[in-house]
Amino acid sequence: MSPVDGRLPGDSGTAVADDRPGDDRFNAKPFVRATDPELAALLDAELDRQEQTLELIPSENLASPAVLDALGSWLNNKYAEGTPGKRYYGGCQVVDQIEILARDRAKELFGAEHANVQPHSGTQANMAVYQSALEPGDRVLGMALDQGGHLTHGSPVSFSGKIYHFEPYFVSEETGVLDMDAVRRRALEVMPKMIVAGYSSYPRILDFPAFAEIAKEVNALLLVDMAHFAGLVAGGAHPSPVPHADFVTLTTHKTMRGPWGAIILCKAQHADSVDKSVVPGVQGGPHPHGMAAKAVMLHQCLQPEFRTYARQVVANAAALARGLRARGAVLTTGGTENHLMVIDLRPYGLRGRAVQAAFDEAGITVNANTFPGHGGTPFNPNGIRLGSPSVTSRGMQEPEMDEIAGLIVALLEDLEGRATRESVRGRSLDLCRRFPLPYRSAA
Ligand code: DSN
Repeated sequence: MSPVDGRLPGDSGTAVADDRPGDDRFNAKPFVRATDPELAALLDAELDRQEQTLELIPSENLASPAVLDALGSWLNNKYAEGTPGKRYYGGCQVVDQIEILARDRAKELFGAEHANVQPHSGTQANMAVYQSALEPGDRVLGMALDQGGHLTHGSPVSFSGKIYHFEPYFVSEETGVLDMDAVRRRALEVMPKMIVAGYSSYPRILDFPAFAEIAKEVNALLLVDMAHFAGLVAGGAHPSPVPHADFVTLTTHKTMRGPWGAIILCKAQHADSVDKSVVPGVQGGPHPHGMAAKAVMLHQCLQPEFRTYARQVVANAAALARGLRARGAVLTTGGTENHLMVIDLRPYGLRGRAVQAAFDEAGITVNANTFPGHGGTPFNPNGIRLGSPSVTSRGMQEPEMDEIAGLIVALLEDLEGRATRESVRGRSLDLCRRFPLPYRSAA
């Protein structure tokens, strides 16, 4: 991001012209302010919180002013159930063009044969893929939640675990890293109809060719859920699963830096069943404003600046991991190859909930997270998950990552210390002020 003009990399237009000459940061709410002061005050409060905290939750990021502009538009007013040229509603001429634009950009960005840009979230995207290819009770092999996977990869509390027969594969107990020979053995035991590769808290690059080979050997379909690392793939900072998988799902609000939502990519032979599975299978009307914002995001991801951003996300995560390890922190798998990492809290004698709350007070947002063999509970695990996407969007680089590593370890070593907490709060606030957000309140 350029802190000077408030744009994010790839956002080539002027952000918004309004009542403050020379200030083109995004001003979300002059009309809300005029209509609903109570809600406007809450928007201000959340902007203050975002401005004044270091956001290290790896699934969060900053959408550009251009993305927010498209999202907050009159496209919100349109129903468009169906797909371009095959709608259940009249008046879809323009929405058709918007959806086609977004689909074409997604195909171009990822080199995919087909794209569906309608899913409202990663969960809906995975649900639609399962429904397009599986029958209830079919066997699926996925990474369980406590191994780094996601709720929709077969958790018993999710529709995925209730409708389909998921079996887990495991990371190595010694290293925390996936052993593809072990995954292959599990696949031969389970003989699944589908294999799901993907994670929400695994800090390593997945071996997509090996997953594809295993899927072929057991005659299974391969779904790669790249919700977390899609932006790194888009920016050329991570290998792409697209050539290897039958289906790829991604969310648009994480490393892609777009609006809340998701996209499904698939081989041409699955296009029809995926489209029908999204609507009417698991969703009603798509969100035209969301699809337009996804189109803007995809345009930004196609710009050279986004490649710089994606590389910096990975470099920043590596610098943060280095800084943490140099100060004695233990990271699962020993480090990171992507945008995220998990700190083992056991050496500090701490649990995730207390750490998350103390960090909140010190102006650093993280989330408590399980990791394999940790011994904690899902609600109070023994790890915290950190990531670099959002602070990288603010313009921070390796020196700031090292500074943040120092703040994190200082807090972990003295979680209850009032003076430490206050000192960290002061230094996190100073970093936030040096790297402002591209938004502003109207006040
Ligand atoms: N809840 C998201 C995350 O934080 O990783 C995944 O859906």
